Amino acid sequence: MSNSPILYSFRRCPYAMRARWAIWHCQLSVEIREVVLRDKPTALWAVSPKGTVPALCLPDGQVMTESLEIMLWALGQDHTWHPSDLAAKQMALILQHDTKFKPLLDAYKYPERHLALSHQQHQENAMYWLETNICNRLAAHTYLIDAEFRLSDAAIAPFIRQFAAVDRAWFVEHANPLLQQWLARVLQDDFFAAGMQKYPRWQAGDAPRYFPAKQ
Ligand SMILES: N[C@@H](CCC(=O)N[C@@H](CS)C(=O)NCC(=O)O)C(=O)O
Repeated sequence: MSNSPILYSFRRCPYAMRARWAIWHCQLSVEIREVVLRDKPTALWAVSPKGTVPALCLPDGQVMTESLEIMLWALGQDHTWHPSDLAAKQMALILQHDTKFKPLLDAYKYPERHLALSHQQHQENAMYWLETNICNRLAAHTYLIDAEFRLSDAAIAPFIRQFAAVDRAWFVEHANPLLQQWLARVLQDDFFAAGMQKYPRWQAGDAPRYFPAKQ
């Protein structure tokens, strides 16, 4: 039995990226179990009735199935970190992003499931949200909250990365340059190289694999 926390993850899931970013940023180590979403292991269902990733299981039996909860847990392991007004501001922005922008992103990514509007209208809706909630901030400072790369940048960028990838040529030509520059800056963070390594699909009985990989 491993004494490490266990993280059920899926490499390309933006919520799982957030969780891995926080674990990596706080220099923690977890046993990682890479899952295939269309064929989830029984062990994931056993800990997460929603069947979503990321899911983090602590050695004391506590389970977290929300990416933000996992980020806060990771930050909380650093005893110099304390919840603050700054953290509260960031949480509010991340929650606003998750509840307002994520549905717009999904409609833009999968227009065939959202036929009431055209692909272009979905694109405009998502871009309007970004203009009024993200670009306005970037006009005032380099990152979302101030001049520093913070939790909220790491939590939101994986979704904007998906937005940019839907129609990259359009994004490069039309998206606000402040948004493009911010995304490029955030994606240059070491995490997006170190934290995106590939793990084989986990199966019950496998020897533990660790994130970040042990040297
Ligand atoms: N609110 C959750 C959302 C997690 C989520 O929806 N993850 C997706 C993958 S990106 C998932 O596991 N979906 C289940 C599925 O596709 O079956 C969080 O913040 O962790």
